[in-house]
Amino acid sequence: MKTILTLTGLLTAVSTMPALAQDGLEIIGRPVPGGTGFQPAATSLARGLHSLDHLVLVIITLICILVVGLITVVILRYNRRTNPTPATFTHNTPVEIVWTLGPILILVLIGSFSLPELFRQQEIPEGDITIKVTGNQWFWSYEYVDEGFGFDSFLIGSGKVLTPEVEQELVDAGYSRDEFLLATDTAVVVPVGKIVVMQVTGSDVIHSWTVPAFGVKQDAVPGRLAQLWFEAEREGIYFGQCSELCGKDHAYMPITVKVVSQEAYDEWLAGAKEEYAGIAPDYRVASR
Ligand SMILES: [Cu+2]
Repeated sequence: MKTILTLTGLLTAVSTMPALAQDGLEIIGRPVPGGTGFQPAATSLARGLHSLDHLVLVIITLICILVVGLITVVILRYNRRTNPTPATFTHNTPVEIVWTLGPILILVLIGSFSLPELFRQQEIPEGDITIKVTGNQWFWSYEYVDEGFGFDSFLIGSGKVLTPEVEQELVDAGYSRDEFLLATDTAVVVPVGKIVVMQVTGSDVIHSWTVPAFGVKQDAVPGRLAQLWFEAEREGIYFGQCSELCGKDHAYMPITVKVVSQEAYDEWLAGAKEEYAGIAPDYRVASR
């Protein structure tokens, strides 16, 4: 009797397992409690952003030290007690040249690093995979435009409260209670090392599709089709959240991206085509 019960339990567990290729994937891109830095970079775009941030941090720190130093000198040397008869001149050409040229050179230096980074993000390469993502109040819809299927992606735990049932749902989907408000019922699945082009739009109000570990963020504007691209370098699970205030449930439309091996992707694709076939056929005319 006990064996039958165990077997039944096992069968139930197997049958409720999500049909996605996420088994054994490490959760890499996620916010951590008390975290103040960036999430680990999973694309060259994210690495570029981190370098740029570090460079600007060094520059602004030096500027702050210089300004605080100058103020301190002025306070100590030119107060009423130590300098009872202040100078009355109003112009000093060399100083004016320095404080005009200095900031210009600093901005040119920052620009010479930031503009190439911006162009790298905005010049969309030929994609291996194209996915259209539509922001809705309050969930994301994905369409694999070359494959002829699409699906919606909802927060796990639509009641927005972490009840034991929701925790069980998370565990069943391969997550834990820590991923509450980040994990979604379906995920964007992409192969590692391939260029993914996301076409981003909105169906009602402006949303924003963001995955911090990829260094990507794009407003999803109704009536407009914007693009972003990324090439994930490491297999794993990456989370993002809508980043444009879009209504009362803005905080409850997270993004889950699973980066898997090419074999796992092919396997998932075959299953997904079958599972989601016919759900979103409108765009099939555009498929190659
Ligand atoms: Cu939003």
